Amino acid sequence: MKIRVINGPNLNLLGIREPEIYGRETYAGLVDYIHASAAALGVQAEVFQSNHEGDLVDYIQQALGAADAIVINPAAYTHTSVAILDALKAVGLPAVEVHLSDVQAREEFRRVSYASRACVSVVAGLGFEGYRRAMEILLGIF
Ligand code: CA2
Repeated sequence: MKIRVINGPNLNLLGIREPEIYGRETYAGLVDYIHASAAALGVQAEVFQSNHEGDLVDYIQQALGAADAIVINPAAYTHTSVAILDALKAVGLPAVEVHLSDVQAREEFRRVSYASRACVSVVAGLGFEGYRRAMEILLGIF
């Protein structure tokens, strides 16, 4: 099983600021964690990060025929992007939305998610572990 793990804007800055919300580990640490979890679960993970909405849309579109499922943390685009929602709907692959923080317990604008309308599940507030949980959920579908 091949999973595209997609991370949105500013996640490349992990570990640099706001450690009280996002932890002290870096983005490179997150990528290592995802690969280690994928290997333990027997799945192949392809990890991608971009700060640009169109690049995220392109990468979602290109998942068709190249991957079986999607794990996505759209970061701030979660709360604004109909384009990412439409791309997820267009490819129709099973997708799980992940957030490091508990978005429901933060500012009101973070409680809105467009992407989640195209996702089978949302995992939030578990830090890095949320990515592993998302892969487990997708494995349960197949
Ligand atoms: O909790 C999450 O994973 C988020 O998707 C992270 C986004 C935020 O906009 C979402 O509401 C929830 C932010 C990405 C990381 O932003 C950083 C900002 C400063 C330093 C490090 C990371």
